[in-house]
Amino acid sequence: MTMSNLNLLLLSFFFITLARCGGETQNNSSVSALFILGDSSVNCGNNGLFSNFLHDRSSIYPCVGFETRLLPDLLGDKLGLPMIPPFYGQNGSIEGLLSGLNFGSSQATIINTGNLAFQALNHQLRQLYETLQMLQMQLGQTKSSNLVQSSLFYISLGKDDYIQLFLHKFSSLRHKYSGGAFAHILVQQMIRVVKDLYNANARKIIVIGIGPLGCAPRALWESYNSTAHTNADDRHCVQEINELILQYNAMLSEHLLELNYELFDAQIVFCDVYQGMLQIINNPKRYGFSDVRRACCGLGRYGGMVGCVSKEMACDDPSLHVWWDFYNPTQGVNSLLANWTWSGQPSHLCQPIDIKHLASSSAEHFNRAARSD
Ligand SMILES: *[C@@H]1O[C@H](CO)[C@@H](O)[C@H](O)[C@H]1NC(C)=O
Ligand SMILES: *[C@@H]1O[C@H](CO)[C@@H](O)[C@H](O)[C@H]1NC(C)=O
Ligand SMILES: *[C@@H]1O[C@H](CO)[C@@H](O)[C@H](O)[C@H]1NC(C)=O
Ligand SMILES: *[C@@H]1O[C@H](CO)[C@@H](O)[C@H](O)[C@H]1NC(C)=O
Ligand SMILES: CC(=O)N[C@H]1CO[C@H](CO)[C@@H](O)[C@@H]1O
Repeated sequence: MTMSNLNLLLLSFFFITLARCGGETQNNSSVSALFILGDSSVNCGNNGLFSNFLHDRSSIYPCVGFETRLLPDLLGDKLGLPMIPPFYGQNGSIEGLLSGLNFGSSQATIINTGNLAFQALNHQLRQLYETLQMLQMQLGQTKSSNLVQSSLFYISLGKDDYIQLFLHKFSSLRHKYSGGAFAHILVQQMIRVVKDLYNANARKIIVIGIGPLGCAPRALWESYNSTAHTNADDRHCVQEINELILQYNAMLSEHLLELNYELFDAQIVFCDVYQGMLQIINNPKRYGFSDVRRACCGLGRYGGMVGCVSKEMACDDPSLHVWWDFYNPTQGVNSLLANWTWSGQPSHLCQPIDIKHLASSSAEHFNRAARSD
């Protein structure tokens, strides 16, 4: 090796070291792929053989005409992964699977409803199993097992269970179960799914809680619409709904953190987007928002009467709004949530560690972090 070559080598070593030790944006991500399960928080309606046909049209959030980046997409960027394709959009090649797939459907529930407009989590799980089987056949046992163990599995749903099954005017469940009993059913199901993923060799699992549904434009509209229109107008959020969600999130996070002890080499993270969104709703100016109640895209009071069914209905500047439509936040909110769940700065939304650390952490390291929490 000549002297100049050696210099070059040392120089590049120096810069690599510098980059490794460097600022905020550096990361040690060793994540191979991102597999996503969920509802409209992960998919805007482009995944499903019949999705356009069966969709209840409360919103077509917002695949049509918008460059949509939802929370898992933004986290995928931070992990350095390419765009994660939707399950039904893949072309069947093995290359298309290697960085992950999005099994989410814009309307999805944790429990089986029997309603065809809502995809059950179990259904998405079966599609994920098929995909993992395909990886195993194509790559062989060892390679596929390494891939799966170094992948992130991301689960984000539950709001449709509350909206469609529990809070719905004509729901029979509401009379049958207390809020706590209903939350318990959902949490049991979620825990079973996380265990199933673990048994399928998944080790790094992110579970996202439900956001503050009681502050969403549709909930405000329904509350306004069902009262005498007097002082309901001043409400920022419907507290009864938020309390149900808080109860569910607390129960879920507690059970997930316990699972980390039970499944000793699993790394399960719970991210509380409820707290993140409430921080924004309570301090909108700090984050550049001016409207915390009205949907950017929707008609009627709070934009909560008629959903977003065409892009012409959208407001001129979505970046001023916290809510995009009935129940979904705008991209501005998702960007903040992505930053916070990623790095824990300025808010720790994820427990026991942030996603950035999950991406690079080993099970031993994770356990130390979890136990010192
Ligand atoms: C990257 O990993 C190394 C060794 O595992 C560690 O010392 C370093 O602090 C990590 N850097 C970041 C930014 O996490
Ligand atoms: C399928 O998609 C993968 C990655 O998305 C791409 O590399 C490949 O060329 C595509 N194959 C076909 C036959 O279109
Ligand atoms: C609520 O909205 C429905 C449908 O728009 C309307 O028929 C009903 O009168 C409203 N109820 C109240 C109390 O305003
Ligand atoms: C998120 O973090 C990145 C990198 O630190 C920063 O450039 C960006 O402005 C942040 N986004 C928001 C919405 O604060
Ligand atoms: C936030 C951030 O800097 N993410 C980077 C993590 O590392 C991958 C791979 O080196 C990059 O592509 C990401 O941009």
